[in-house]
Amino acid sequence: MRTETPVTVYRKDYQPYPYDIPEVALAFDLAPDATEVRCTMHVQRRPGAGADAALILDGEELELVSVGVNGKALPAGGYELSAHSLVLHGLPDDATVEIVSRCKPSANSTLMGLYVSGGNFFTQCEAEGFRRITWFADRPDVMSRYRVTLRAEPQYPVLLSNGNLIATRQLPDGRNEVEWEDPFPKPCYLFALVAGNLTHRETTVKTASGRDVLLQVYSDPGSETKTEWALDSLVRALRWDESRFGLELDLDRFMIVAVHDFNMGAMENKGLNIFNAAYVLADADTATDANYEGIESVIGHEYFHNWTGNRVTCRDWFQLSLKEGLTVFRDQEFSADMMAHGMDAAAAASARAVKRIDDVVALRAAQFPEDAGPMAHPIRPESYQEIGNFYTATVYEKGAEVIRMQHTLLGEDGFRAGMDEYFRRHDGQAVTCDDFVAAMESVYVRQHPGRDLSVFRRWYRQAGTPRVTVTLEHDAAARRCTVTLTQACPPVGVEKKAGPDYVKAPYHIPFAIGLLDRNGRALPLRHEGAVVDTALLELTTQSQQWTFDDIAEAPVPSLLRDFSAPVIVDYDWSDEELALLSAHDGNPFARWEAGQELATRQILALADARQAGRTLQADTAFIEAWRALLTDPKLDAAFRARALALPSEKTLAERMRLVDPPALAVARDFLRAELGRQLEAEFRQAFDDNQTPGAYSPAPVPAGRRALKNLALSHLMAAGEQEAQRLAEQQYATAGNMTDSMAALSSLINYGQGEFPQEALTAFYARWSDNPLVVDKWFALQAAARSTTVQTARELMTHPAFTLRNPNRARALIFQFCLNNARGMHHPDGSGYAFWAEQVLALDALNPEIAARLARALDNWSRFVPTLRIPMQAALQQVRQHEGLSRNVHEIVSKALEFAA
Ligand code: B3K
Ligand code: ZN
Repeated sequence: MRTETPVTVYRKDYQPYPYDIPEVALAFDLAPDATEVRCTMHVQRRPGAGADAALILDGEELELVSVGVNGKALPAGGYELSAHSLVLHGLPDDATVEIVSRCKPSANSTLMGLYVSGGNFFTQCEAEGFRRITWFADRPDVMSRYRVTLRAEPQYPVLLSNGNLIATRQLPDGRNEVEWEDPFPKPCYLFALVAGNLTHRETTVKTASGRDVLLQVYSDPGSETKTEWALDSLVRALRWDESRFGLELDLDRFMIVAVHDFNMGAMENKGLNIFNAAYVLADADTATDANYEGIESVIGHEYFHNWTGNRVTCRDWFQLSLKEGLTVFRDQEFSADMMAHGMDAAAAASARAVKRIDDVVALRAAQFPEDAGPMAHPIRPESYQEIGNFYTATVYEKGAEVIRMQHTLLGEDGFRAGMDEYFRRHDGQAVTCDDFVAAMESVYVRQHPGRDLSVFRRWYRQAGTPRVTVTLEHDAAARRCTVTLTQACPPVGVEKKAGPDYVKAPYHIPFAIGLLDRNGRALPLRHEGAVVDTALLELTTQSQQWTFDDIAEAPVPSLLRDFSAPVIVDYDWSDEELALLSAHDGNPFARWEAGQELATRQILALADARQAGRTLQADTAFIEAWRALLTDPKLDAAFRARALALPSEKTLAERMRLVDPPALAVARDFLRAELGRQLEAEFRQAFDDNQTPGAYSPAPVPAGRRALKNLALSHLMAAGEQEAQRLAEQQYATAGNMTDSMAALSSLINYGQGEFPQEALTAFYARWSDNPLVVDKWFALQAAARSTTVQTARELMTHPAFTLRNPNRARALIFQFCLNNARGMHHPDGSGYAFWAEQVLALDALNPEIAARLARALDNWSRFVPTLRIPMQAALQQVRQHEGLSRNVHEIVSKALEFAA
């Protein structure tokens, strides 16, 4: 098979579809090796479409049985059939088109379209999977009402689709038949079916307007004890959307189904969400605190899509961030509100800051590098070859930041008014990002006469992370402080090919600042007619100044509070100023940030020393700043766990001129051990003080205590103390929950001595071998371990439990190794990169979407030190030259080679 010639799709080329398809009836005769699908569509030529406009339907890997129009079968020459489309000419203005086709779910390893997992049938249609089920207008702006009939053998007793169940019967041949009807028009990417042998847990709740709705969570027989948290999370999500946004569930029934083979986290199909089992199943023995948090967040995310995505959907896939950025923002706020629930004001502020910190850490680790590399794209891309490659951190996480900035600019009430206006204008439509901003702008202009969001809209069309340089001048005589903000954002990725005339314009940046005196006290700021601790500066041109009066001495600035915009701040704080902010800043996010900046400077200095062959030595002032954070009684455990976490290698790499992951890993490890040695007593105290005896609860307070305690354990273990190993062994042996078990095992296999770590690993597998989600953890722990080499990774691949076909398993071993094992992956002999190339190709033959995600591991190759850059480039070239590459992987490796920084 030859690599397909790539076709680039451009946003500017959008054309409406010439037909409406108001109704679709789908009938499935389900069987693993040959499923027959009868698709009957009511097709109407749209007003304005040419009389000769053909009906072009997308289809892939389908076998055509018959085509009929208004009840008459078309002869073989009556339509045009190609590998990707079925074209009908000369249709009347109004017609019934009936297509019968066959597909083979058992052979579908792409997990797009209809496939088999664990003996059951599942679908995944977003973005372009529906075309693997039947020929159809597979684009989000064609919205239809669906009626679905499912017929299957009795071994598949549960037969589900979107909407409401309207009939169920047994057929004379012994099979079961059910009919579902979805009352809401939807694009085909939201279609779903599930058929199989499943158990479920359910509850009925009353919506705000008093309707009873049935909520169900389906999963494998035997796993019904693990779905309580998921169902409770669903109830919380439903309540939250009612109270925060006034949005109610519009169906009588809402189902979640867990599946073990799934490309992503979950999918928001109307009324029938399909979830990766990793985001559904949990109990104290098998799931960690992070798993519980992830489940609540993803269940919220998919549920919130019911309004932001389903009721109002995307006109085309360039608008993906319209639903994803907005829905991520909503799930982040949901999690923050759940974490702060029932706390007093100070504790709630800290809990919300913890959530904000976690989100910003993720953004910096994934999105900032993306925005500085060959795949950089605006949150609303201008072009793509494969849309599956654009479910990115930029579209999702930066997209959420762009929504958050609008929330910041409009305020909570203004944002809510903008959302209400968005639904008033667009309910039931397929719209654009511009439509969303226009709804928000209608409120903003009322709040701020004479201003608008025209500059703000540039966030949607320019890529790259803007850099904001801050200067501060203090005039002692006038008791005045002047703050100057200057922004810059040079072209990145594909923008660099636009030619010298391409000029990027300034962004509208909401920039929150505070000023502290030299004792760390907040200085009151007079800003826009009020006296505040935090001033929101709106930078809308390249450079602007603000003055603050009544400032007696030169202050210490606290910048970009709460990360009010997705930018990089340039300000030359002294280490003493950072230590002051880290100890006293009243804004918990900025306080965390100051400590992270200190740690970043420290680790980068150590990495430099390592590269230059000097002995490594930690700075005393840094250690003291860490001691102060660790022992500050006013800080809760969850916040301290974040404040004391060393910045990730991915974040640090963004700060290196030439990236050298092994040097960073050595520097970071050295510092972890050094902190363990110098703060041994304090860490030991934190370990003892933050035990969580009694029944397990995933609530934020005990989870925060475990996070701090386990961080302490990792430092003590890294320091190599015998006593620490005893604590870890004891914790492993007595842990009453998976968080503590995993933390102890991780410390042991990374830093432990003797036989115990290996024995524990073996016993862990023996105990959990029948639980695939725990086996994933077992692989992941080893894949990322310090001593794991390519050789170890290859050996793990020969384990009977390993398979490339299951995405969770591939992610646990291959992705963990390639993305999170700096030493193994970036070995100077290039063996890590050869392994990567091999696995990308092996995966590509099975599942191009997953292969393309792995392919991205080498995106930023050109910024690495030459010893690594050269073998990385060779591995990329090797993959690109491979015959029969998918469009997905081809786009990624071509862009990596072509648009290298
Ligand atoms: N909307 C889905 C994305 C699935 C796309 C897979 N190619 C998940 C989510 O964002 O909710
Ligand atoms: Zn989503």
